[in-house]
Amino acid sequence: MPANLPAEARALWEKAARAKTKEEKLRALQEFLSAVPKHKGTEKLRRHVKSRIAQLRKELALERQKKAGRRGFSLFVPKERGTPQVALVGVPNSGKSRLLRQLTGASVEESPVPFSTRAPTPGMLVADGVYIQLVEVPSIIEGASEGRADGTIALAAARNADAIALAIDLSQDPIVQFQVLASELFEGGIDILQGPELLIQRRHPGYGLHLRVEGRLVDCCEDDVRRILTDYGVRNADVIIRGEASLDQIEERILHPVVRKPAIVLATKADLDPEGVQFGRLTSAIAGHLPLLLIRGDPEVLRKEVAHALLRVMDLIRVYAKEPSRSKPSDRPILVPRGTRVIEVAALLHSRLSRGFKYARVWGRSVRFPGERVGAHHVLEDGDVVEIRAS
Ligand SMILES: Nc1nc2c(ncn2[C@@H]2O[C@H](COP(=O)(O)OP(=O)(O)OP(=O)(O)O)[C@@H](O)[C@H]2O)c(=O)[nH]1
Ligand SMILES: [Mg+2]
Repeated sequence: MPANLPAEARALWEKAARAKTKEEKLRALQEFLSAVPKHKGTEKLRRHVKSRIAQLRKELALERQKKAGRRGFSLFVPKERGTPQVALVGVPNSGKSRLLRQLTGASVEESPVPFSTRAPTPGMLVADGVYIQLVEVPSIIEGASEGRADGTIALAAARNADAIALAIDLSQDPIVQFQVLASELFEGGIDILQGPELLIQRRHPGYGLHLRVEGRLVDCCEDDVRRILTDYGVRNADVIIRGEASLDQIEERILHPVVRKPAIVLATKADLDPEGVQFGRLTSAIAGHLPLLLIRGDPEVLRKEVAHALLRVMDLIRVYAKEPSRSKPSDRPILVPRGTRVIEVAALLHSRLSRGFKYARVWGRSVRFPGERVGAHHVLEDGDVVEIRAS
């Protein structure tokens, strides 16, 4: 149902969207909320705004505590250059810490006491030369997006990650867990079900409104979208729409921004579901939506399976750089988005290689014969070896 907000509320929304600091944003959102009329059509919106207010309050409180030296960790784990980061989320006691230890060797304590992991905790998954950082985040329960338990920390850490791994415990109802996680993540600004996405990059006055529809508009046209964006004060911006989106959904996304994040499901505690009953229910519930892996068996094999599944959902490919003077490429691949060109890999390796780029030699799937000479715009494939020749 559309929100049909009065002009006064839309103006206050614009003020909130433009706020520079968290304090300003908090105040502006509170003003906005009091200007939103209470009826059926605004229920969802008011819930989103309330949870955003609660998140901001908690974040500010945590930042103050941290400044005062009372809590020694940040809201997220900094990323390492070139290494994707995956947040490991789940309900309390779902086996995240054990899984983190199994997959990364991190020395974390598993414990029957729920909520034992309070700070985002990293470990490095290494398989076939691929490095992926896993971060166990505090447990998520219903209301996490409004700050319950350590929900604010969990969601901030998840927002910082490139992808989400959901640990679903097969000794508890898997469907309930999945629903709680998906909906709290959504309230926290993360869409793991790949619904419509609206990206707004605000620009300087006079820039204009540049709209790119990468998906499809349902029952509306680009002019309708421009009108609604303008109504909410989005006049100078680059706007991208992905997926299928109706005008109501676009309005909802303006008021409650979410980003899509690739996700996989890791089913834990398989030993407590010997007949596979819960696993079967989980499989049918998420079939066609998210990839699912059963955590069982040889740890070495498991590490490889998880690493490859994560690369697939993030749509990353492995490229092995080879120095001209060496006969073998490096063991550790560079992970780049599918569709990456040779020149982009050169830039990642060293600015000198992209500035002085002459040509490259490639071995692998993207070329017709091993060692073929290619130009800067040649598109690489998974597993390719590339040798850059530069002046
Ligand atoms: N039977 C069985 N028990 C498990 C398995 N994985 C974890 N556990 C137990 O489940 C409890 C919780 O495990 P953790 O790994 O600490 O769970 P968590 O999700 O990190 O929990 P919190 O961080 O406290 O929310 C502990 O008592 C573990 O020993 C498993 O595969 N099988
Ligand atoms: Mg834990």
